[in-house]
Amino acid sequence: MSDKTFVSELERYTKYANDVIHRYLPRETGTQKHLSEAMNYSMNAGGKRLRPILMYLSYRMLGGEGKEIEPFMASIEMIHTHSLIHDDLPALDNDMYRRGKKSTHAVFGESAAILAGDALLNCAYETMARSFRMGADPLLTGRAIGILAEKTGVHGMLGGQAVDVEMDGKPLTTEQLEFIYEYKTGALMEGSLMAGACLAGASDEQMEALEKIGSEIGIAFQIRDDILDVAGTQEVLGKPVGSDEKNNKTTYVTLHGLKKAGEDAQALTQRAVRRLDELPGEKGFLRTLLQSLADRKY
Ligand code: GRG
Repeated sequence: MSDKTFVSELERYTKYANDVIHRYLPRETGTQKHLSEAMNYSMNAGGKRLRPILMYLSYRMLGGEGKEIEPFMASIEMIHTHSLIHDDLPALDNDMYRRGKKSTHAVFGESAAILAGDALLNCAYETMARSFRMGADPLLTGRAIGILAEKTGVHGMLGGQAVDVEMDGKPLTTEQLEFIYEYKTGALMEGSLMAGACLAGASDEQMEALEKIGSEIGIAFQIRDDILDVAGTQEVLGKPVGSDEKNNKTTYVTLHGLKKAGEDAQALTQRAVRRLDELPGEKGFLRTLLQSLADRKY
């Protein structure tokens, strides 16, 4: 796929994901409208929409054709955005910028940002449950909700984040760091690919392959995040650089250096792409998208 085709296809998928997400955001009305405003602020601040796009591509690759994927696409972005709002809080990374704008707590205050994150997480499940009313297979819908719940919680993103916080400022082994990366970042990529596949009626073997692809891509994505925290710029990233050093974090770059970090991110990505090639269905754009993540600039 040429660079030009890739860029225009990515724009098309990003616009579609944005349209879907906006349809499911809470209305800014009622006595509690300040909460909806704080929830929508970060949801509307931008973001690559990577997870809903991955979910949609996996759904289509495995034969999904319906609309029941759409509430799930909005939901995964709500879950992801909740994690970013909470990750920026003073008790965690204490970052003042996200997605090129002031972070939620910097604009709305700390307590409103905590509530906005909680409300987005809850809104995600409220939104997923709407697909039961869209004529989708209830067993597949229930299973997809279960996958996202697991990949978000103690056995997924939050479990990884908990170990990250617990080990803050302490030396880490490569195994500990990879556990944190797989869980705190990889789990949502795994969940996105698996939930899309599940709604399309994928087999257990296909779901297992997508779980591994999500894990490899997720670890590579977090390694690239570490690289960009050292070698990127705030203008391009939309968030501060040097955050890991400020927080005394052990990262893939502090453990292995920039060169090996880049090589390992590439190797993990190639492994994921080979695994993807074993799956049936149209995957040209998905393959190029996965490859592009290993040297993304933001
Ligand atoms: C509940 C107190 C409390 C904290 C939760 C769960 C959590 C905080 C944090 C999750 C861990 C986390 C934020 C990992 C970072 C993953 C990552 C690299 C995010 C950036 O994703 P992009 O680049 O962002 O896709 P955009 O803005 O493009 O969507």
